[in-house]
Amino acid sequence: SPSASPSLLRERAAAALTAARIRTAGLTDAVTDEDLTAQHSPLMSPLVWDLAHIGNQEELWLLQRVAGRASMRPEIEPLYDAFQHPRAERPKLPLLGPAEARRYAAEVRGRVFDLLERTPLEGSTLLDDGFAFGMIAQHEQQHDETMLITHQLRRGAPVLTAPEPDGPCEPPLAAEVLVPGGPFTMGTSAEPWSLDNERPAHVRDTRPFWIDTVPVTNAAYLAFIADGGYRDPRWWAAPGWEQIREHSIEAPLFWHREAGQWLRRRFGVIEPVPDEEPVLHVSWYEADAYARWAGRRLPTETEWEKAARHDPATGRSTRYPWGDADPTPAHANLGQRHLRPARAGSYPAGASPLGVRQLIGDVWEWTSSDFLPYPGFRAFPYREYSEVFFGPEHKVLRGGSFAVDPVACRGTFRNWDLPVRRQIFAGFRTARDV
Ligand code: AVJ
Ligand code: FE
Repeated sequence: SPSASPSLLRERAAAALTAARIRTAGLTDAVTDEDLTAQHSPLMSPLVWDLAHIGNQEELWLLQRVAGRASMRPEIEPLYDAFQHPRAERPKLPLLGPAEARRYAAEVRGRVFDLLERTPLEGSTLLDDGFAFGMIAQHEQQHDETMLITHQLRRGAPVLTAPEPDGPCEPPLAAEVLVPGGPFTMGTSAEPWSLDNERPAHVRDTRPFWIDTVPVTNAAYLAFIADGGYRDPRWWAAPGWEQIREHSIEAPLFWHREAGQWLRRRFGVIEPVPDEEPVLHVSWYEADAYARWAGRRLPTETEWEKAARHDPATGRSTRYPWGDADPTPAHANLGQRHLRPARAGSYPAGASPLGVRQLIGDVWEWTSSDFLPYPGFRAFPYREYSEVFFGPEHKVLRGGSFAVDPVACRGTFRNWDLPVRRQIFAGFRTARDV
């Protein structure tokens, strides 16, 4: 049953779609047509592919599936099916050019707004609570984060700007927080725009454990580097050791050493690595190795969610660490408001009841867990969103980065990637048994 009035649902869906498109425009209007069609990294699509793919997914789900319309451009659909063409091959495809891609996405959007005014937002699982519209807004925001990663990989003069994070910050805090053992509710059956892999709500038990109050900082990570962490196979899972040897990796991606100082490239700017910021651009293997060196381990996905959502006073799981209220700029560093994580100790208003900080926003956090379905999982609305990725080859990331929009981030949200990946906006925190 719908959780809000039809007019409120319509307003919410329209606002989410509009916010996503404003962000997409910012990311794609900032660069030349040449930059839009270039391959900035074999790991990424050309930006112009993301742009037309955003429009095509919107057409497929809202105009074709929901409204029952015929395809506007059947000949382009195979080009924008992520499963038919791996990212590295996409620059060679006969893609729509920048102007054409923009026009196509805008035309779809115009028709979608007409549809949104006329469609009842109930009567099917796709329409209830405006889910299909919310799913498409989240999809566009996810690709906006993907495009921001492409911007980070791009060489050349900076084109993006944003204010520095400047909220309250109170380090040092107690290094770790004790999370009591016992049951808590993981996942959700209530969040109207939650995606299939977050469902259903179910009870899980944990032992008591300690978890870092804040994500691991550059200063802490530098101690691992200085201690020879990248040269000592004791800390590394075998495939991770192989990766760092083969590619001569000795620091997070985008870092280099100059005259005894660690510098990094961030959206085209070279700057000293800031000590107090959560470490970014490490693989799961680097996170796992750091934790082992520190005499600790990565938290499981279950532990992460318990630290983020369990309120010991009520026994309830909240939507976010700070409660059930939607995120505001005081709670978390989300939505590309800044082009970096905030210092560890920021966002006191975003703390969990137990006092864990910065679980939402700043950096995606690697967990020790494989990406697996919850008991009772049902693929919805398509197997290719989550189900085909379940298994031991993908590790779960939680919490969202500074590049995640609030519409695509909550205490139950699950992201996943290969453990070798370093270009994503990922860091981590550590845990230990009691
Ligand atoms: C959930 C971020 C892993 O980008 O591959 C976008 C999201 N799915 N289009 C991805 C997604 C289809 C997905 N991740
Ligand atoms: Fe997609």
